[in-house]
Amino acid sequence: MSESRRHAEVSGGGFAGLTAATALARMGWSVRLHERAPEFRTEGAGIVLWNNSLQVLDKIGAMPDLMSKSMTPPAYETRMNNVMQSQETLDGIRWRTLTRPHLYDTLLVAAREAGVEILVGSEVVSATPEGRITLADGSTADADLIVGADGVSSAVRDSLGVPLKRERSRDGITRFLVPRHKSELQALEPDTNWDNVIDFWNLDPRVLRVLYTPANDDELYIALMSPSADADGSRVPIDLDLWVSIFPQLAPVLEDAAKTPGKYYGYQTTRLEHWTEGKVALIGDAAHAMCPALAQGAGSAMQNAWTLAVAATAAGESEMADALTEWERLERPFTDRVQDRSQWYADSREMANGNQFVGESVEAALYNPTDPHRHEVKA
Ligand code: FAD
Ligand code: 3HM
Repeated sequence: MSESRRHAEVSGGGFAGLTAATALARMGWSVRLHERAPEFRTEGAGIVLWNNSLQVLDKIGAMPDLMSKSMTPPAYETRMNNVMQSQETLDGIRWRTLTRPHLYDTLLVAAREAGVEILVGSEVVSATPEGRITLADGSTADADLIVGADGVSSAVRDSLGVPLKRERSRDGITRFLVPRHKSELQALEPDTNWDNVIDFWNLDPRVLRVLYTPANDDELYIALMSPSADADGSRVPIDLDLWVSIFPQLAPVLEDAAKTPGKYYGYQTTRLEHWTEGKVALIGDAAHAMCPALAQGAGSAMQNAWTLAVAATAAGESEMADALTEWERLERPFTDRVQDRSQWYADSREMANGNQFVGESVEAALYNPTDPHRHEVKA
């Protein structure tokens, strides 16, 4: 390690922390990443990524690996009470569906290749604006930059006392990864293209929804949504009879979902008074947990991980605090909009009407955070 290399300490080995650590390391920093869990949480269900995060994955060298086990479904279909509302081919939008384990694996390989020092079972308990972190074992470390990427209950954020507002939405979701069961589904509904994403909504007489998302040739991500006030709809393990009674064509995959415990996740949105304090920057769910409606929580996390790494690298050593304040001023309005829209879609359940991939709702899906000219005002 050369004397002149700047050093970053990253709290949290989720999608935000791994992306920031890898980007910084590739930009010449020495980086140490702390993951509290004894090993990386490579379980989890599926995820949808759009251009804003795919551009970042390109830049950190992770795309070939990601492409090897992910797909772009032929269309995004929306049904209400099993009546098709729309079948959008998303022309001109770059998107991939994949499993969360595959995204973790991809990012871990990229982080290791970039030379990030990764510590598991390492819990960060606090950070100071001057750039010192303290770990649960009592040890401390100093850095030119501290990245708080430790999720919605961020210890870095809370140790700094950053004021926060938390809003809970009425709906929530239980997520599963199950085998595709292609031939059984095709037999049940021969006219359906089961490679599509299919957003099955039921609003009347009861709000229940299944978001069906193929993640690759073999694995299917299904997300079962219900209001948290609906005890049977939000029960885990799922109430198989209830779900099959409403979505009979999904019986083979619902039966598999019923075999796993599952965890119901109520949608929540957190907004911070500020994302930075001195040499500390917060990214991902630590800064802006959002409703999943636009499938942009991880996308925004990776977008901001990249833009933070660029801004911190461009800053002079004595200017880090000002550079981070300026980073937030430039980058935050975009994420605030995505967060607001995602919350509006979740609260209004407007996606049930289909035809959703237009106008403002695809701003993030089309965005390129790696374009250095992105903030220039267009004539
Ligand atoms: P986390 O994933 O929470 O990672 C934080 C990490 O920090 C964890 O590994 C944790 O163990 C570690 N940690 C915590 N505390 C400490 C500590 N004190 N010290 C050290 N380590 C610590 N986003 C999308 O882009 N597309 C989607 O399709 C999508 N679907 C979603 C569906 C649902 C139902 C939900 C709820 C979310 C969805 N999201 C989606 C959002 C996405 O999952 C999150 O926004 C994203 O995972 C946040 O990543 P993160 O790294 O900020 O936080
Ligand atoms: C991918 C995705 N899209 C939308 C939601 C939602 O509306 O809850 C969840 C998802 O995982």
